[in-house]
This record gives sequence, structure tokens and C-alpha cells, in this order.
Amino acid sequence: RFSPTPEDRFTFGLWTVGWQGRDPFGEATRPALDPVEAVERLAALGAYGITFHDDDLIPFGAPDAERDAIVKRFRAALDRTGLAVPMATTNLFSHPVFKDGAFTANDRDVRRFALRKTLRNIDLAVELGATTYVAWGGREGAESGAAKDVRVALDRMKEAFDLLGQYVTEQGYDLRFAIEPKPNEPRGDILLPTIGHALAFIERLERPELVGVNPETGHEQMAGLNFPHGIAQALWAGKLFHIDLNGQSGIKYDQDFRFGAGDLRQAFWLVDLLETAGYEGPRHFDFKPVRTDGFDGVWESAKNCMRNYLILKERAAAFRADPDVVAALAASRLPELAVPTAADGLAGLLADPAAYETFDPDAAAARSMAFEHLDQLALEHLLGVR
Ligand code: 3MF
Ligand code: MG
Ligand code: MG
Ligand code: MG
Repeated sequence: RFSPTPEDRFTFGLWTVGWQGRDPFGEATRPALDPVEAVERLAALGAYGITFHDDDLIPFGAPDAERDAIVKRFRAALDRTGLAVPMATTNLFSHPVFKDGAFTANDRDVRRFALRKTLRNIDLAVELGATTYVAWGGREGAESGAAKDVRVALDRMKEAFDLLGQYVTEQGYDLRFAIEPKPNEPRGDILLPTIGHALAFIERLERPELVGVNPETGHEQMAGLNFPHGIAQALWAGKLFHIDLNGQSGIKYDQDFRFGAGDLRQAFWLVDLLETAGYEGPRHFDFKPVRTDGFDGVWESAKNCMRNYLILKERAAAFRADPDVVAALAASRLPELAVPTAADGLAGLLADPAAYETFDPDAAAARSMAFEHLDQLALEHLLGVR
């Protein structure tokens, strides 16, 4: 029970289980993890796939011969275990060259290098079977006002995504992009800070159909936002191309706890949403195994990300199937929200005295929405007491 299989579509970033525990105040607490061991262990735990930044797999600046050898060995491990690579991404934040950003660095040479670095890894991503390419612009931002002209930087950001879209179109690649919003960290303020900013940006691109979002639980919650609400809007826009699942306790630094830690109620509603809204993409974990633990904690937390998702999936399904919940939803008028407000059209609305002339606002105001009972039912399902 609660043991994952590849059909559950759980995936992990190589940088997650491979995180050595380096933070702004301390050195690594764990040795480096061989990517091949990551593949083998994740496959043994029942994961579906693994994802990577170019530099997670191939050290920055490695000569071509070394790159080829690394890729060959990695691919052999994938073939051996059956683990997929549904997504890949570019590291445009670690090397000091990206200190002022990549696609929006003030320095044009850096912007051109960032694009070439990305295009090179897109080729590898497609070779390994990826259909999603994530773009997290961690260094695209500023700490001070005059240092970045945000409107001009957005022109450069658009230029970058237009060029990337042109490239995959010309190559005939089956690859879509997913922008990952984050409000801050490592920059004081990052461009495209939330799901909403990213969705609005995408509509200004030359090929908006090629670009969606990769929202991360903690990133929205760092801004105090409701993650399931953001995901619902991304789904509504047809833009949830990928997702980064993890845990976060409120408005703090990016904690990257395992999925299920942090805001458990939002995690419950998130799983309920993903499982009922027809999201078919990978359930991708972007978390950091706590630096207090050794590799025992790394594999324990990877296992538990998947386990917690499956537990919440069972709890959410039980909530939806409970006849008391169905009745409570009706009492709270949820079925009525699905009824169009004016199927009779504007003329019908204007001609309907019940909509205004004879409408009794005080009587309507007096109708209880009965949300407290509904929410308690959800909580009791989440707590496993129903
Ligand atoms: C940082 C992140 C990133 C992105 C990654 C994927 C290092 O807060 O979440 O992880 O998820 O770059 O593109
Ligand atoms: Mg993150
Ligand atoms: Mg995070
Ligand atoms: Mg992420």
C-alpha cells in the first residue's frame, strides 16, 4: 500500500537527491552522488523518471570527449532500469558569469552565451526523450532599482523564448517550454515572480502554444499565495505543462522540504485538484533532503515524497466519494457555481425582473453557505478519521 509504480509518473530532479547540503552558511554535509546511482536507486523506489540541469550531469565546461562518455554511461543506466527523462533544464545560475542573469543579463555577451548553453542542452534533452524543457530564471532580476530596466529586460526575455521556440520548430522537436516562476532567492526580486506574471508574459510571445508553466509549491507559498489556486488557474489556461512538488512552511526562504511537509492542507487540495482535473504530466519532486541527514535520509525522503502523494490521493478520493461530502457540497451550492450566470444572454438578463427589480438581497444574504461543515469533512478525511 502506498508503494509507487512507474504508472504513477513520479519523477525527481538529479539535483534533488544529489543535493550535498551546501547552503549560504555552510559547506556540504554529504558527498557527491553518482548520477548512475541516482538512476538505479530511484528506479528501485518505483519512480518513473529523472530530470536534470545540463551541469548536474556534465560538469560546466567539460570537454566534448568527457561529455560524450558521461552521457553514454547515463543513457546505459536509463536503458538498464527503464527510467525515463521526461524533462530537462539549463543551469543558468551557478557559474559567476550568470551573476546578473542569463537571458536578461545587462551584458549582451552573457545573454548570447546563455542561449547557446540552453540550445546545446535542448539537443541532449530531445536525444534522451524529453518533451518538456523547464526554464527557471533564478538570476533574472535585481537587488536595486536602477540596476535593471524591467520593461527592457522583459523585451530580452521575450526575445530569448522566441528564439528558443524558433529553434525547436525548425528542428522539428516535440518539445515544449515550461517557465518556473519564483518571487526571490537568489536575486532580491526575480522577474516573472508568480504563476500569474508568467501566464501574462507567455501570451506576448511569438509561439505562446509552445510555452507553459512549471510552478513550484514553495515558490508560490514564499509569496504567501495559495498554490492550488495558482495551479487551478494554470490548468484553466491550458498551461500546466509540468509541476515542481515540495513542502514549504509559509513566507520564508525556499525550504524545499519533501512533499507532504509544510502546508499539508494545501498539499491535500493540490492532489485533489491534480487527480480530478485531468493533469497528465509527471508528478515531479523538486525538494532538498535535509542536510542533517546522510544518504539514509536522502532515500527515505525520496520514498516519502511519493508515499505522501499516494496517501493524499487516497484521502482526497475518499473525500470526493463520501455521500456526506456530496450533500455538503450541494448545501454549499458548488453545483450551482457550474451553472452559467446568464445562459439567457445579456438581453435575458436585462429583461429578468428576478435578477434585480424583485430580487431580495437581504434574503439572499441570509442564506448560509455552510462552508464550515464542508471544510471539517475535508479535514477529517485528511486526518484519516472518517
Ligand atoms: C530553484 C528551483 C530550481 C528549478 C530548476 C528547474 C534548482 O528554486 O526550483 O531548482 O526547479 O532550475 O529548472
Ligand atoms: Mg525551488
Ligand atoms: Mg523550492
Ligand atoms: Mg523548482
